[in-house]
Amino acid sequence: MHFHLGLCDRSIFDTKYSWTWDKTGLYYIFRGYQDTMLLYNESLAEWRLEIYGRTDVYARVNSTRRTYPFGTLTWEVHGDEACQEGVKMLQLNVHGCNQTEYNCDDGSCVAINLRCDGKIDCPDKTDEVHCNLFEEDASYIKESAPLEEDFSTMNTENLESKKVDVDVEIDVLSFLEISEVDGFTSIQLNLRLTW
Ligand SMILES: [Ca+2]
Repeated sequence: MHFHLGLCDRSIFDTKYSWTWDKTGLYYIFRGYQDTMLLYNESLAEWRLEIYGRTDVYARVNSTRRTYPFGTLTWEVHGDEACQEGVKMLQLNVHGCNQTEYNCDDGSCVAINLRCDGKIDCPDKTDEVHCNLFEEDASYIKESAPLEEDFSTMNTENLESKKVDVDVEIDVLSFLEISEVDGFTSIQLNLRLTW
């Protein structure tokens, strides 16, 4: 299984884990494919990410043990020097979702197409938060179709081919006036340009 920790790519902590039972046979522990172990420390009442042979490198989060440390929690990360210096409190999201799933803040997984679909699917409702599907850039002019995004790096020849395709829809609502004598027609219509 994969854990997505939210640490930098160079982090010393593993992202691939297998699971097994702990000594009590009641709880899982998770063994990284290389050097990391995710396990519960009973005396310290915390979940810990530990590196074999490195007491100076670990991450910890307080826990009552009743729940696994999945979802978004604030971890105290020590000695992950490739990502940050010293001790850092970091919001990490530990989950085992695959690429076709959205990971809820509580660590559970739902199908990615349920994200921002207007219905609550995550137990903690987080699939329906921050659903701003489009953030308008301050320079965006809605009346003017933009050029291709990478236009700035292009040769300025053949400008016409660098413009985005615009779909045009016209709904004729009514003919207000038709004057054959004056050669004049007045039409009420809806014009929709999309790109
Ligand atoms: Ca949803």
